[in-house]
Amino acid sequence: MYTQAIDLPDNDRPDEPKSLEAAKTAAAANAARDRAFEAAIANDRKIEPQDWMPEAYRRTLVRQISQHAHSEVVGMLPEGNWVTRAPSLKRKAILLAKIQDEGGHGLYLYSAAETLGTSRAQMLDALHSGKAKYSSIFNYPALTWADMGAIGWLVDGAAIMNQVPLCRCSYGPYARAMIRICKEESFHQRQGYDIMLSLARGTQAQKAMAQDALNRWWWPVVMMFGPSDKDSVHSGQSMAWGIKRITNDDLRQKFIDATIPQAELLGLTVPDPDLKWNEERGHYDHGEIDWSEFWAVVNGDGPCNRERLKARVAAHENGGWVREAALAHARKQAERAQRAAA
Ligand code: FAQ
Repeated sequence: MYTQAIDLPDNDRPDEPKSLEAAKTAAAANAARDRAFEAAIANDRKIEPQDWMPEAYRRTLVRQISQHAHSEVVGMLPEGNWVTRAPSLKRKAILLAKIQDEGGHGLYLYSAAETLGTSRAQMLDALHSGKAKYSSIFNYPALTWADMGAIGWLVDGAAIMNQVPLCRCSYGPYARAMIRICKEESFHQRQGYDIMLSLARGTQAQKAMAQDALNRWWWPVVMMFGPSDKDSVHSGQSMAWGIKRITNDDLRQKFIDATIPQAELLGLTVPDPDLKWNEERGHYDHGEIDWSEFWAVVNGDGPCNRERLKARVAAHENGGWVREAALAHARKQAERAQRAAA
């Protein structure tokens, strides 16, 4: 399987120094190495794959990037179900392009994680065996065409809110992948809103379908930002390292504040009776989030967890012949190049 074959220094387990002098030199080198990392973080300089980094920083990035990549790939499934049922050729072409973009995002992200020494095959094994996480949102069913609108508008909208700050992530390859991803997500969000707008301005039945989609997707989307700050185990360290720039609750608030006027323009009602503008805070107050539902979905008990994993594993197995053919082609090309050079 493809890897970027980068030599990663194993500096967290240096060789036993042979003498006191050597031990002192090694300690000084380690201190300089730690200082260089800390200074890069403090001065907002990017950490690159060749740079020394603490093992915990590397592991945190692999955890987040692989979870993110898996979300993009599993995220193709709810929309994939609607390609053959799109209401017009134009909508079908747009939906296809959007889904292909999500597959591309997965690839950029797997490549970014590979620069940290984890192969795509390892990450996919973890996904397919149920060990790796992907976003809770993709364990909900897409029941009507309006769900294509709600996913683009709300799910991609939430993804952009979360991902724009990741363009400033301290790890270079992740930050750079996010720049292109955010541009594409912005098109996805607009196409979703355009579907919602057509339905909201359509017949009574179409408007009801749009409202029903908003009713079903609103709370799962609000949960997408992760546990509240007091329960977020990783936020503190990830913020200190400049991996995350804004906390889960602050991003959730920004998303709600930006989305309510969009719902009003559609003439749709957000299904939260406690939602109201708080003049003093300059933000919307919102109702209680059902965290028991969130954790059930994260831990494998959502409406579609089993179905999604089964579909993903089947897609991987059915695509085996493509990977074999690509490898055979690459082998032949290498042999030809070798013969030509001889
Ligand atoms: N679902 O301590 P924290 C998209 C886990 S892309 C499942 O707050 P952290 C595009 C978390 O992993 C959507 N698990 O963790 C698209 C951790 O468990 P662990 C994906 C969740 O990492 C649109 C535990 O809870 N985007 O939608 C979720 O600091 C349409 C404790 O949480 C990204 O992944 C969740 N919602 O913050 C595609 C963005 N939330 O790992 C197709 C990058 C939390 O210890 C169609 N990721 N957990 O086992 C992030 O920004 C962060 O990882 C967070 C979580 C904010 C998701």
